[in-house]
Amino acid sequence: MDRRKFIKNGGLGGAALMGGAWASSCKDDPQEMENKTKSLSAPMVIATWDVPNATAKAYEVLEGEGSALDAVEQGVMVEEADVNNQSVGKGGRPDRDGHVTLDACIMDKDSRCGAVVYLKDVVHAVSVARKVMEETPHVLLAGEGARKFALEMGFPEENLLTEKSRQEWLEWKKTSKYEPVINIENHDTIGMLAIDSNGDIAGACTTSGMAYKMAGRVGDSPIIGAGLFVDNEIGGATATGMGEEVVRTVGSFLIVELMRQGKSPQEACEEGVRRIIAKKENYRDIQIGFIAVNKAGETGAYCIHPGFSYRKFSERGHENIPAPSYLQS
Ligand code: SD4
Repeated sequence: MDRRKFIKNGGLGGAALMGGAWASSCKDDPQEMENKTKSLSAPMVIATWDVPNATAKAYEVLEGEGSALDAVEQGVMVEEADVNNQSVGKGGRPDRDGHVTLDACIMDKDSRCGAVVYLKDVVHAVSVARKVMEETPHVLLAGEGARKFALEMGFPEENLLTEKSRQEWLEWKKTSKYEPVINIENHDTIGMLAIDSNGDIAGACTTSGMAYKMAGRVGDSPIIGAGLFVDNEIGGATATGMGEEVVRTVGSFLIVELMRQGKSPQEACEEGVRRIIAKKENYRDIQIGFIAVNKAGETGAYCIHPGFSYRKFSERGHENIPAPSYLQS
């Protein structure tokens, strides 16, 4: 069978060869790998939702020859500091008891990772996650321990509950209805993936979680493999939406593994969403969005309901790209 037919019959596109077979074909030869990665479309960055300020910041870091790790950290910090983004960092919507609690993680080119869950009183959860990765022998710190560690590391202590989020919470308490509002409640949890000019990949994900969640609830965003996964030989993926479903399918890890097996980022994201749908009878009641990038700099995104998009900044420009969806309306 000639190569073209093989690719067609096997359902493999060029991306598949680049992202999967390509990576494994040259992984035994580091020099070959390095030459190839340098010629790819790096640097570039993508992030869940339409977050131009965050991707612009990350791209600025990448253009200055900064690492993908620095880019994703500084990129998502923009959203953490933005009080108008009520899904992340300061100004995030609180849990049902009125406490803002943050979840975040970060993962680098060497598969090092760090995370915090149920973090109170510190705006930049992603930076605390990075400190966990760099300054401790651990991957994940939770709650009071995470907070104590952050303060010891010199992070300022701040009240994260803004008056706007407090007023909305008081309003919510009148009915205490606990249901996700598709593309509204979830909007703007930020997952970001970047490739730097060395061709190295890193990712970060940060959120205040589902609005009015039970105290102590943690979603997918800080869970390595669920809300975020990076394998520098293959690519990265990150998620937004109803975290419980992403955890159940280990969504981001699944997508990277599918790319390793030869799927394009787009095909892999579609399969990730389909897995969730297959296990969830009332999938129409929830939104899930995945984005992914492979080592060749190709990207993909998919979601259940229309309305999810992702931001991409590369040498080709800065665009907001609507993700195709499983349901059409
Ligand atoms: C969570 N996945 O805590 C997060 C929520 C989210 O956009 O993505 N919001 O389940």
